[in-house]
Amino acid sequence: GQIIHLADYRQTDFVLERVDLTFELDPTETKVEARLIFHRREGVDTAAPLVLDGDELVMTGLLFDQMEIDAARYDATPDSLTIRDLPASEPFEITITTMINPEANTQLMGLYRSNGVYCTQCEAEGFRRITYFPDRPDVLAVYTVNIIADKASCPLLLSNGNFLGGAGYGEGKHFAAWFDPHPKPSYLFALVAGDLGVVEDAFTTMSGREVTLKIYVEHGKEARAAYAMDALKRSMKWDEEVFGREYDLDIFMIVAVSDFNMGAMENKGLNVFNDKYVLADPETATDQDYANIEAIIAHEYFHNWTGNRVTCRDWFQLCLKEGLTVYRDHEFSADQRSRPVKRIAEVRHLKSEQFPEDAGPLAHPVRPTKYREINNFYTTTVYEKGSEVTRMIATIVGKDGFKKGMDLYFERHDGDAATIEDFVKCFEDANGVDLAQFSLWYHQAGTPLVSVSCAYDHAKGEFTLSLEQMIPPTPGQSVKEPMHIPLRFGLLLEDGSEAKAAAVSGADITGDVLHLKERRQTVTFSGIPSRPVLVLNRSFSAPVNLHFEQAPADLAHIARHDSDLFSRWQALNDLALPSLVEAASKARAGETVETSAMLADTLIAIAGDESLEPAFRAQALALPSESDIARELGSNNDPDAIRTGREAVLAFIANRGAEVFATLFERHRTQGAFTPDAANAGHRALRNAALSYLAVSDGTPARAAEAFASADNMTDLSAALTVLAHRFPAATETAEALETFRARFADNALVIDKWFAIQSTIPGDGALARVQALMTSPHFTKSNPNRVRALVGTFAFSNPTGFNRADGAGYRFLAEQILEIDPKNPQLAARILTSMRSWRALEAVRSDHARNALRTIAAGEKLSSDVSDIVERMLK
Ligand code: BAL
Ligand code: ZN
Repeated sequence: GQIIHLADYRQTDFVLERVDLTFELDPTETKVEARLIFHRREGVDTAAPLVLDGDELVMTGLLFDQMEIDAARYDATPDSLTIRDLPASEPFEITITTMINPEANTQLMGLYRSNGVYCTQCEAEGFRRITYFPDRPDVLAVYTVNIIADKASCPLLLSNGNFLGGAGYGEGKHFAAWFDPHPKPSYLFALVAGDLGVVEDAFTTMSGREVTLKIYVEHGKEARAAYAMDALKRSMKWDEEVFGREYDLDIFMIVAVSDFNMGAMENKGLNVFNDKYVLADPETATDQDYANIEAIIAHEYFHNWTGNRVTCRDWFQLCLKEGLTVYRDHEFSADQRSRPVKRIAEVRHLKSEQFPEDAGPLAHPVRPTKYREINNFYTTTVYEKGSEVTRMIATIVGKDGFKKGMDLYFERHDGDAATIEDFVKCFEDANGVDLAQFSLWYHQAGTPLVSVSCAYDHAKGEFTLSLEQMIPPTPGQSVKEPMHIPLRFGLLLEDGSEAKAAAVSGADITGDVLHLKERRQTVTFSGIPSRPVLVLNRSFSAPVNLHFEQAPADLAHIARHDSDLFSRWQALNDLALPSLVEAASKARAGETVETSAMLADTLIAIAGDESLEPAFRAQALALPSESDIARELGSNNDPDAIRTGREAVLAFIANRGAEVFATLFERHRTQGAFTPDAANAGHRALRNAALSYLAVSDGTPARAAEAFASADNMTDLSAALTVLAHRFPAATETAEALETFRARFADNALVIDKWFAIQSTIPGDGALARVQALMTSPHFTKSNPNRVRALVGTFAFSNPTGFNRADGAGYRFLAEQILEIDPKNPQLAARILTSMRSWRALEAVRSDHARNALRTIAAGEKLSSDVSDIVERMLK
């Protein structure tokens, strides 16, 4: 594919007025008739032809105003349809007939079949696999959809909008018609047909309209959709209360399917979900699954306003809907759960997924300016960093200012295909601020590094803070401008109270936000009675790396006393990370690792502090991961040494805190019936964190085996199984537990995915053989994306020592898998390949092997544009 540039954007020559689609569904020969009404846009050259997008299409009919059209007037290829000699200004109708094969559609883009159910995925460019169309997000039209199908196998016929009616249709068939009054781009089109069970409910909107809610799942799984329905109703209410946004159709439907490339899709009125993010009950879903379902149901629902009512002008603006909608779902979850604990989880995710992307060969701006394959831009940079950028706008203009800006955005752009500039301008206009420098966050890739130093002058009562920002070079951007970085901060005194400066010079400060705008800034706070401890970037107000050699005693003070729970966790992390980095270096040099007692004692004290919420203490106990340590080291990484060093620190903490952990393990047992709420989940998280330390100090699998045997919910069961498998992979208790688990959940593929994931992350050289053996299991199939992600994806993304074997076998295995998956499902192959995005940071032997594996992929025949785009950028 060729490179598409933002600078080349221009409007279509023809305006699409209406779309009428008729589908005659058949597993292998589905007939699609598209009637499209266009007119030439004013001022466009009357000789300009109409050019429509296609992808692997076969056209069997073409009419112009219901008449046969002369073959000389058009050219049809599998990927485009060009029609000439069209009217200068009056509307005309084009009727296109295509034949498609849903059964053979293994890419899962366009119309395909999943477990006998017809479904669609059109974002970003799947609609052109259904019919020829101006398949771009700035073409908005009103759709009518007629579906004809076999009545017995497809009693259910669904599309976007409101149901118009249905009837019998010849022998054994029936039809249904749907009308969506809201103009929409083709990527939001959806069709579902099949035989599914349903859970039904209703929601009364703030203006008193009754909305029917339906969640469709496979027959027999209806009870497992109850939590998703509850999350949906809470999402609808929250969007009314917090953003003033009301739902706009008579019905809202969600369909769960088992073969899906993404998590879910926000099609207007008819969301299609990966069933993993719908189905839950205590026996089969973990607390994390419940939290994910809540977040994704909310995310897709929130898209109805941020994405659907206001959509994107072009795919460069993807973060306009995704960054904003992630921010909205984060805020929703924070309101439904514990705000600081939610923030810790978000920052952990951002640092472990987005920071490496931003630091490697795949780095790109939140709003890119060019792409070869848009599927490869559904990234953590567009989503998670995009959300952080939205959060910073809220920090800069304040809560009320953010609300005013959002209200103006909806008022100004409802029904539009908008840009990032439109979005930012709403906050500027609503608040009278200038966000020009701030907008660099959308344009400059790379995680800024803020270097910090400070000094206290007792005689003058002055605290001086020096800040310097540096944005590292990234592909295509070697020179960067200084950015506007909003840093929340506090000056913490000995007694845990906060110093209030009498005067400040050297920076704009609004409330507790310091606005760093220059490359270098020195800020002086006067009237500070005693030496304060600086707490910087509270609640992670800016997605930056801080270089700040803060004394361990100061970090321990923050960890124990700051008013912001997030900062307490951050301080603990900052205390632990240098120890872990040093441990890795010592391990690599073959030296003995020594752990600071202060780190261990601070951590153990927080873990045992019953005045703190359990979920927070569980987060505190989770040491920075092996990949966090690798990121901190930056280059020349040896994953084995990182693990050996980290294990030594962990063992020291486990032994020193054994009594506390044993108490926690007993005290935080789930009491009574399981409920998935955040408070109860917190108890389970803390207890299971304690169990993972106890397994180390015990040195035997007995306690974990007992926990496995007595678990009455999936959270505890899978946590115990993880401890057994990761700590005691060779124990008979582990083999027995793995088999018990497998047998018990053999007919539940989503639970078997946990069984795959737990085993594929067992550390060490044996992992590859284990993964290969599991691929021959009858539970595994390469045609289901969830299975492939659970086994192959988890191994490559989340098993640093197993995947990065020094002999390179892990990379060679991945190369084989990528080449095998790519012809069937390029998006899946490309996504899993991004697991190698940090290959250049490995030590020389491993990085040589990694480069060779990437070259093997690059040399593959008939690579998809998805995989070739990723592999070429990685090798550049
Ligand atoms: N639009 C793709 C799926 C999502 O982000 O909601
Ligand atoms: Zn989204």
